[in-house]
Amino acid sequence: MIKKIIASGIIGIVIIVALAVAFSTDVEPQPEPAPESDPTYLMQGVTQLDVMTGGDVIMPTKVSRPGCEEIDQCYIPSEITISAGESVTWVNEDSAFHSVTSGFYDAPQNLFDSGYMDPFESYTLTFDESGTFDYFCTLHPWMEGQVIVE
Ligand SMILES: [Cu+2]
Repeated sequence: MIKKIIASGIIGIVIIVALAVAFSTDVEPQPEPAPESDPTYLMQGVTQLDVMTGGDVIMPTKVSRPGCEEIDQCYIPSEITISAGESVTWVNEDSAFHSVTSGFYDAPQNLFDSGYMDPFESYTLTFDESGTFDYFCTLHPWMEGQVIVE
């Protein structure tokens, strides 16, 4: 009985190794994908996949459900003031996807868009010109924030 189990285990491993070798030899090296550039958005930010906490603005937990807008805490802080040439880093500290997208849900501005940010992904954007920049989350329209550049 035990010998049978060991034998079938060994056969299983041999099959897995054989498949792995077969597939690994079939895979041809893929060319590097072209760097993403979206001409739709005028300002290009940098999205970091590294796990991090403590950005300038965070998306806290549970903001994927409505309610945070009532206390103005969908992004914390929901309003941040910087000087021209400075950057803002957002960190998604929630367990759901979120985005930082310019404009409002009903009226996107096509200035910048982080795309979907995974939990603990960060997005950094440099503001070279002064002005007031509204943004929202494409997945949760009640999430709204503002960057004021002086
Ligand atoms: Cu969101």
